[in-house]
Amino acid sequence: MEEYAEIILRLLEEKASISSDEIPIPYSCLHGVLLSLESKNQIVFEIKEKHKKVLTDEGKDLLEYGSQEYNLFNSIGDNGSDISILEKFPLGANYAFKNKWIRADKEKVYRNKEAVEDSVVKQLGALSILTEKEFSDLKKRKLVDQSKTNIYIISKGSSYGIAESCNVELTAEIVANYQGQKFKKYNFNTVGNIPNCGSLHPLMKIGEEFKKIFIEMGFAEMKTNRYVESSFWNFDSLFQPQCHPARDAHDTFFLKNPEFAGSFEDEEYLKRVQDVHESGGFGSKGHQSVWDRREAMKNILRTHTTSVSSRYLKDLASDFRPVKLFSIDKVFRNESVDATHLAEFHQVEGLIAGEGITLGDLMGFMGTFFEKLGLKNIKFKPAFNPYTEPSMEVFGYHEGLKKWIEIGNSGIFRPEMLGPMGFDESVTVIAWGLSLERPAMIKYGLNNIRDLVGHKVDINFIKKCKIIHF
Ligand code: FB9
Repeated sequence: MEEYAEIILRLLEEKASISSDEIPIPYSCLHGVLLSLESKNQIVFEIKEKHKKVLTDEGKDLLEYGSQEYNLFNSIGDNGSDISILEKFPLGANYAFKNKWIRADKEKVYRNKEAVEDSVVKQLGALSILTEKEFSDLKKRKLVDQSKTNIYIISKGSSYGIAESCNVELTAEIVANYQGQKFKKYNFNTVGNIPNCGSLHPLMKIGEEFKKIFIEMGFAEMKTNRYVESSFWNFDSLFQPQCHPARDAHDTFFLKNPEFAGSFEDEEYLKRVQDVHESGGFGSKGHQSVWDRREAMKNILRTHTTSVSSRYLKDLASDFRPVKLFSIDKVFRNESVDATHLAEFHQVEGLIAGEGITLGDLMGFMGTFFEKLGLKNIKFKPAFNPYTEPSMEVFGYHEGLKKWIEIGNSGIFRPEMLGPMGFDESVTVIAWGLSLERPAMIKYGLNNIRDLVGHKVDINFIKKCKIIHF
C-alpha cells in the first residue's frame, strides 16, 4: 500500500490534479490508499460517476465476424440465390432489406448493388464518435451498452508532501540485512471502516452486556434452546400447583400438536414430585390436591427460563458441587399486550447453588449485579413466587429517571422443589430474574416496546444504536 501511496504522491508532483484513469495501481486497492492519504491530509479526492460506452459480447462477435446483413449480402450469388437463404440470416435479412441492399421475389433473392460497406462494424469500431441516435440503434440491437464506473479526481491536500520512503512491513529480508531503514509507527488507535451493512439489534447488545457481567462474576451460561417445554419442567418441578392461574390458557400458550411431551426420563423423580404436590414432604404439607400426570405432560411455550434452571438443578443434584449459572433467552406469556408488554420477552436469570447460602447472600449478589448496571441504590420488598420462599421484588433508584423503578424479582428455591430432585437439605439455591426489554427501553429512551421490537421498528434506530456499556 505504501508503494501505491508514493506513486500517487509522485504523480501529483507534476500535475495539480490526477484522475484514477492515470494511476497504475489496481483499482481494488485505490479506495483504501486514497482514504489513508486523505486521513493524513496529504490529498483530497472526489468521486465522479463516469459513463463508458462498451461493446456487449454480441457486439464483440459482430465486430469480429461482420454483421448478419453484410454476410447475407455477400452470400447471395451474382444471379441471385434461393429465398431459403434468408432463413440462415434471420436478423440480417431485415436490415439488408431496410438498407435496400437486397430485393426478393417468391423464389429468389437478389443483390441491388455490387458491394456494400458493413456500416455496423464501422460504428462498433468507433463508439466514441457515434451520434446519440446511432448509439441508441446499436443499443436496441444489444450490441452496445453503457457501463457506469467511478473515477477519482485527486489533488494535493493541506499536508501534501512526499513522505520519506519508509518500510511498513518488517520482513525477514529487512531484518537479515538491516541497513537503518525507517519504519512507520504502528497506529494502534486506527479503526477499520465501519461496514455500512448489518447491525446487532439493541436487545442483543444489551444481552451481550448482561452476559459479560455474569461471566465477570464467575457464572456459566445455561443452554436455553428449548422454547417448547413440558408443563412438568415449567411448573410442576418448581412446585407450582396445577390449579395455579398462571397455568391457565389465559396466561400460557399450550401446544395443540404435539399436545403432550414424550416419555419421561426419570419416573422415580416424577413420582417424588407427585408426592410432594399431593402430600408434601421436606417440611411441607404440599398442595393437598390430586396431581394429574396428563396435566404435567402438556406441552407449552415456556413462560420463564426458570424451567431451564430446574432442568440444570435436577442434573446437578445427583453430583452436587457449588455452581453459579445464568440464562438469557425468550419466554412467552399469553397476557394482554400494552405499550410495555408483548406476548414474548427475554428473561435474564441468575442462580447460585451452594451449602448454606442465605437470603443475605442473595441481596448482596443482586447489589453487585445491579450496581454493574448503574443501579447503585437498590431495595427489596417481600413478595410471593410459587417456587421461591422467601421471595423479594427488587427496586432500584434510577439517577437518570430520578425515581425508583422495579428492576426484577428474586428468591430462594423452595425445599419442595429441591428435595424431590435429591438435594441434601443443607444445599440452598438463590436466584433472581429480570428482563432485557425494560432496561433496553430505559437505556434507549423508548416508551413503547413496539419501537424496540417488532415489524414497526425503525431500521435506522437499529443501525444507530450504540453498544451500551453499563
Ligand atoms: O426487568 C425488569 N426491570 C428492569 C431491569 C433492569 C433495569 O436496568 C436499568 C436500566 C439500568 C431496568 C428495569 N423487570 C422485570 C421489572 C419490571 O419491568 C416488570 O414490570 C416486568 N418484568 C417482567 C415480567 O413481566 C411479565 C421484568 C420481567 C421479569 C420479572 C421477573 C422475573 C424475570 C423477568 C423473575 C424471576 C425470578 C424470580 C425468582 C427466581 C428466579 C427468577
